[in-house]
Amino acid sequence: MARSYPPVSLIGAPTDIGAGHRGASLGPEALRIAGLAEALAGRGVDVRDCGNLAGPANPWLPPDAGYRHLEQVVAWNGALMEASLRELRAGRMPVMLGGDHCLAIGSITAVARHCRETGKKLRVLWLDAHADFNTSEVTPSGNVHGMPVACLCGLGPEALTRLGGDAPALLPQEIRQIGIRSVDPEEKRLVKQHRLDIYDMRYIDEVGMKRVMAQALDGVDADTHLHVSFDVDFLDPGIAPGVGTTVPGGPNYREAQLVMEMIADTGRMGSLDIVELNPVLDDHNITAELAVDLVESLFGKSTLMRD
Ligand code: 6HN
Ligand code: MN
Ligand code: MN
Ligand code: MN
Repeated sequence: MARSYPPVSLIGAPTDIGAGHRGASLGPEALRIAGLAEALAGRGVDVRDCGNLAGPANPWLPPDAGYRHLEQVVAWNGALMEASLRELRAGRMPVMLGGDHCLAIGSITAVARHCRETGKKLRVLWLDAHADFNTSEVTPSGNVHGMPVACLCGLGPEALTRLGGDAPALLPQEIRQIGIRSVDPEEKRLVKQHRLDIYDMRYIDEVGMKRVMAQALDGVDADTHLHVSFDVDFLDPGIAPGVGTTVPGGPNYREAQLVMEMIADTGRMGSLDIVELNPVLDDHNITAELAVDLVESLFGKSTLMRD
């Protein structure tokens, strides 16, 4: 049976303010050029492109007290949180076109607020090579795109942890991280201390992606809002070179498809981030096209006519 999806609102967040390489600011346009809106419309989804948010330019300064560009990161995330919350309250599914992964602070804070308003349970699937659980004390780079999960869990500057008023926005038990293969030494200590549920590549190798996804989605039911935070560096760099922080040994094309198909099968995805795509480092937009292909699978496209 064909599944129907809620109407989608694409929200462009063209900034690389939290990253260590310039270029993720071009991500929204690369996703548009790769045909994201047309692909979703072709699947029968009602899509509205809200255009790009505005925010401060990237001053490209060194870290200050453990953070690069904190003031600008706060401004972009505030704008994104407002825009995402507006779409959620209108009954639409916000799809954030990043931009670097610091933007997940804004998008997920909005989703967490919406879940509190509507009494829904929240489950965040964090698809990434990295755990993004650094703090200003332990970060090796000062780049805030390495810190969003920590901030959402209440570890970080008040301007980010209290973006939505209450802190923390999220409990570690509400998150499942998949594809992880690069965690900094002190970050490792923090994820253990906070008991993050991490399905790393070693575990994926050992038990297989099907079982990993079944475990990560366990407990998702009709009362669950599923948020997918898709960092494109989740994918193996052999198929997805257009990201700033490549880590070898990621999921291959079939494994990535299975992840998306199993999420689609739940019918519970209520919001999505597509982040860290860096067109400056890409090869003829192939990484953007791959991201669009995988997002189509998130919206139920499968090889056979199962839908
Ligand atoms: N991302 N752990 C490294 C850092 O600088 O904190 C890399 C973070 C990458 C973040 O890809 O979203
Ligand atoms: Mn809703
Ligand atoms: Mn990330
Ligand atoms: Mn990453």
